Amino acid sequence: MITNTELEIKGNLFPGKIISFSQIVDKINFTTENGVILQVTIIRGSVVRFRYATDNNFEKDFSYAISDKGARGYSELEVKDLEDQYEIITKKIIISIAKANISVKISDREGNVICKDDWGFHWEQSYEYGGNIVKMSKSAPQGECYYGLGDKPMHLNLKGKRIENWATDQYAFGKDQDPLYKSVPFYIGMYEERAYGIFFDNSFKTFFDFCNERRNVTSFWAHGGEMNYYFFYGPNMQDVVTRYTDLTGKPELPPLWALGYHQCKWSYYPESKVKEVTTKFRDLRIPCDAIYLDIDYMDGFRCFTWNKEYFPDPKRMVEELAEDGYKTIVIIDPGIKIDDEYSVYQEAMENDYFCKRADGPYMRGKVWPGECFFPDFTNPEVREWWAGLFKELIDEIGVKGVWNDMNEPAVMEVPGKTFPDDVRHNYDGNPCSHRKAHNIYGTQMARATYEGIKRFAYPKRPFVITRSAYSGAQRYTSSWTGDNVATWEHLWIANIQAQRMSMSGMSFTGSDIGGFAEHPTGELYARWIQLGVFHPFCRTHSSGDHGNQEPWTFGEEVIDVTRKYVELRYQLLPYLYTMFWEYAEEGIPMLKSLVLYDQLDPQTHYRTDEFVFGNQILVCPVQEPNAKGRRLYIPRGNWYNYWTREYAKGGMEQWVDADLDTIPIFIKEGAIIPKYPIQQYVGEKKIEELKLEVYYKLGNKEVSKVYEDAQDGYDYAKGRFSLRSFAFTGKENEIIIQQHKNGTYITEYERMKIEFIGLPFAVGEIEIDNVVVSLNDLKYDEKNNTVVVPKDFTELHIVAK
Ligand code: MIG
Repeated sequence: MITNTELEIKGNLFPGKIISFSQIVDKINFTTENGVILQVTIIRGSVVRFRYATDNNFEKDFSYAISDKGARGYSELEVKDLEDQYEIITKKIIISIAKANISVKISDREGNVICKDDWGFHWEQSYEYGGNIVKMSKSAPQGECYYGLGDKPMHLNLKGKRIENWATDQYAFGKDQDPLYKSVPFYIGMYEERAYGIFFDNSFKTFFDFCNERRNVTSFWAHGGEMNYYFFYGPNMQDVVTRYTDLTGKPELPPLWALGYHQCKWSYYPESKVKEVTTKFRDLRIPCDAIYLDIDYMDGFRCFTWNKEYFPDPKRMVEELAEDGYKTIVIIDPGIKIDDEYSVYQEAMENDYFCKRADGPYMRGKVWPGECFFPDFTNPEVREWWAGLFKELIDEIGVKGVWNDMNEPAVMEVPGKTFPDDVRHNYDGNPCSHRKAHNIYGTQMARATYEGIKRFAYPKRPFVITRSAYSGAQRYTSSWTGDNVATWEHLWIANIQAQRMSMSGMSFTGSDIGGFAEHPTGELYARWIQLGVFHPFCRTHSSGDHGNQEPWTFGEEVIDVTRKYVELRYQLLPYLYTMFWEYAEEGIPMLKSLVLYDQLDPQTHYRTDEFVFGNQILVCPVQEPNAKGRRLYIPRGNWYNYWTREYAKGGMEQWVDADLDTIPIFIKEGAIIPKYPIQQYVGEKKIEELKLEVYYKLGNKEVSKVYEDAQDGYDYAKGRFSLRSFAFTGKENEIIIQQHKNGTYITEYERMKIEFIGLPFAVGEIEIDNVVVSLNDLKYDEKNNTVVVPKDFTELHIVAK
């Protein structure tokens, strides 16, 4: 166990002076007199890998996190052999490596120091396990800020914190509790408004210290493996995140319905209960796309079986639900019941697919089914087998998505709540103990699940949701934040966690709306749904122990609030889908914490509550009971209050009214926000018209995009998508909207309804593609300030009277 004073412990070893240097294309090795090798790999001008060996000996290079689709290739670089140091110069940064002790300093091309070693790499040998406890320390100038690291339920800015990454089932976790379910060893540092990132790609238990132990030092270390980290230069924080996401992989587009509203509970059973819930949503006109079956749908919690008493004919039920617009999603846990009569168990035994202890016995642990064995998802053959198990669920029964829980992996009633350290794993041909495989186990399970659904759902798109994750999991799965609690503090936590996951490359995340443990008041539920509809994944879930958590259990007022916000989410689907497309294409985080949105404004560096949904919608939840509004910070620029349409100047804190049916939302001026009509589920209606809400801005062009496609399937990869870019230009007596179209997908609708908001003049004349069209023909509605135009215009001029 590493203690608070670990850096002071004697027994730390340090690299000596450099005795040789070699370069093979973009890999540069520095060897020290005491057998340390630093290998620097220039991946891109602003992405560099640092890898350290001791005893002149690197491990086999293998990582589950790194995507083979990321941008690679030859990067320009120059190496200089100077008196006291080597300098590696890339297009974006200068890396200096001291000859005396291989300490590293990274500067931008103007010479500003971005990040430099304090003690740099050092290590302790581990007699107990072999290998090293590898450590890195960097100097932390005063004023440096830190962000990222996945699901940590603490202040967005991590300065002053010590963090541990060890995936853990933390039922009813609390604020500042650490570690939780996920392990994303990636952080963003920012000093003097220049941001950089560090991804410590080491799957052992890792620690990060942000000026907690020593005021001027940040450090990170691991209980085994290599000191192996990637450095990302910004200076723009969003670019740091996109580069990290490019390296660790981007998701595919989910089916559009997965961005709808989901309803869950532990558990909905029997079938009549499921139907009662789904029918009630339709009766109350609250849109909903997905219904979840938790562990009780199974026969004795055996994965891939059904309890035939509760669900006599799953195929028929799933079909009937589908007719009503519902996609059925079922839970699948990793624990396989020890039961000679159970085919999944038999197959795994026959093929030797279960994890074993160091000396040969199976890894036996108690979970929901009772005593279980656990597949070794780090074995590619096991993943292949696991994927095949989904045939019946997906292909025959018609289930549309799978929910992977307990994959930290969680074990009941044992110390540490997980496997013991000595459990063996294949680790894709790099056999190792659980110490190394623990943090990636959940991701490999989700990966195998994803492969299975994709195989059997094809040509439809798969949907997976996981509780545990390591960096790179975003390639396969969405996630939720685990077993939270129905308290106001947890609403604050949910807001932070969703933002933090977004800046950690895993945007497709949400919390259990209303809280999993305990029971929310109607007011808390209403405030939570208002926030939840602005999270990329939007699902109500609860343990069911303390009463029901469907919107109607809280009375009329909360039903109305829920309907209003879920309807808003469905209207904003084209906006949300476009956000997802930007994330899938470029790795752009879907939620932008204020600091990520405007890092040049120091006011944003310690803000937690406000965030930008996509690029143009500012959201700030009300997180206290009995509130009639709240103070919040509007980032620089000009905005419109979405509800009152009043103009709001940014760059200052202000009070905003927000009764129970209102969450403060602001739209950036110049934005064009696309909306679909309200539907009860995705695909319920033919979309007759795309609505565009145009928020007037005087001056420079503002660009808004709308991405659309068939909403499922892979035709989009063949160019069958529709990407509309709108450029808005506002003058005192005229506005111009230019449209540029890409892709071959023909949208269902033929026309667009445009609403002008904040227009400083009355509309006199409208020109479409240089032809004046009568306001009558455009169904000009003076009261609502709307016109209807053909969808494929290239240029609109709206001129004052
Ligand atoms: O030990 O499947 O986080 O969402 O409802 C509890 C039952 C197991 C924990 C999950 C929760 C789920 C519950 N599971």
